[in-house]
Amino acid sequence: MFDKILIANRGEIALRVIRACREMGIASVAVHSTADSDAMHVRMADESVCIGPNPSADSYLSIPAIVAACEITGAQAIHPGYGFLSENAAFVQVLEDHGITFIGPSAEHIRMMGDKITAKETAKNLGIPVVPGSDGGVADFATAKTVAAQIGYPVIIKATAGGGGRGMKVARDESELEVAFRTARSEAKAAFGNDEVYMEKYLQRPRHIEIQVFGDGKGNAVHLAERDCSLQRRHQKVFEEAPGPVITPEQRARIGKICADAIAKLGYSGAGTIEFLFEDGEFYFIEMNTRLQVEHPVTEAIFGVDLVREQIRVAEGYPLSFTQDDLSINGHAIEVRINAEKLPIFSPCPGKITQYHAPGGLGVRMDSALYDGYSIPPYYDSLIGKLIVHGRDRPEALSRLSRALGELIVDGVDTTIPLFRQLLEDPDIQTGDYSIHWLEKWLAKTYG
Ligand code: MV4
Repeated sequence: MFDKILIANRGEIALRVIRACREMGIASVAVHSTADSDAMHVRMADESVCIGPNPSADSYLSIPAIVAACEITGAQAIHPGYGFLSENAAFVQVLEDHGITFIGPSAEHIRMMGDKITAKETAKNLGIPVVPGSDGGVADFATAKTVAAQIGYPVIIKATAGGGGRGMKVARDESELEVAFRTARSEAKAAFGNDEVYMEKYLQRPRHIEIQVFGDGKGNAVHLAERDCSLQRRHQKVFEEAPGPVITPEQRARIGKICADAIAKLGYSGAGTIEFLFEDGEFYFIEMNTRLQVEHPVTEAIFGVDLVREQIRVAEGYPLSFTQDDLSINGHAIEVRINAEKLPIFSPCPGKITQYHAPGGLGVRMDSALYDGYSIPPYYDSLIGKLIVHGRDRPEALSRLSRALGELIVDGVDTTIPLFRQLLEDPDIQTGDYSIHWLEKWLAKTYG
């Protein structure tokens, strides 16, 4: 059992973890940069340590500073949240060497999924359906041409060290292949210091469907159905829902079992997300995330489970507190991400919050580290809150979202709140008829 956990993060996710710790009787340690001395996570934790100056590279990403904070406070474990060091295998290795427990999977599993070719090959070997493509890296343009001819155009070229949409290029036919291939390679080299790329059949109008999985590290695992995160702008999710509006119970049970069995076989520990593209009734694996995700609350809402509590318990060595048979879906949940950004181009908009009022009532959850008078610093992500609503079905969740947005007040900075008021009026959003390209098209049409 842990007595004290250090949270290597900030903002709403730090609060999320502190809350789970408090309910479990575990003391919490916040870490913060100079800019975050007055941040809510510092105020809410039992203790706090300043770990460095404003840039994340010198604070939230500083492994020595975070390990030192752990040793000074006597924290036995670290919860990384999402982003920052949450998928950094070297960090997990250092913690292992210092006898500090990382609340998450092993360094080996993080490394395996961080390399997108290894991840795909592992998925394929575990019986997970993958997008047809090159088996492994494509070393030169001649090979790229051969592979493209085999799988058929259009094709997409992705960086092995990429992920989350960075370093991808599409070629619609052979005339576009050479430029796409060479650009993908040089961009991958510049962005990741690794120019290895691989190729896939390009799916033209898929949905982004991700399966939440959970393993105990001892060969037991469950799935907690899917989230549909197709509504994205420049690979940033904007609106997420669970269950997916177009996934049938049969499709869910089938892909869910495939994922849970794979995670069990890997001996994976903790929370994970297996990402798929979904088109014409078929799932195609693209990546796996080895962390708790921003959008985890929609899954918590429909299953009535506390995923952070479960992460901590598993890290303590306990078995999962539920079996697959214990898990059933109740209703529908939607999350919208509130960013301090100015429309139409979503430019970051840090500044002082003059008034903050969170919505409430049945089926409404607001995860945010805002408070009246708080100054949003310009150094970090622009996510300032997540509004999550839960209803008995999708129409009820949508009307609850509309009602909750009406109660929400964030004054002093521009936010993405008006976007959601407008989105909710669109018939495609109301019926759930959207793909990964829907939002960018809608934004172009709506804001010009
Ligand atoms: C694709 C694809 C189409 N076909 N792969 C973008 C993020 C990264 N996780 C994978 N991505 C894509 N991979 C094949 N074979 C289209 C995308 C994609 C996308 C995926 C999910 C959500 C939004 C997206 C926006 C543009 C492209």
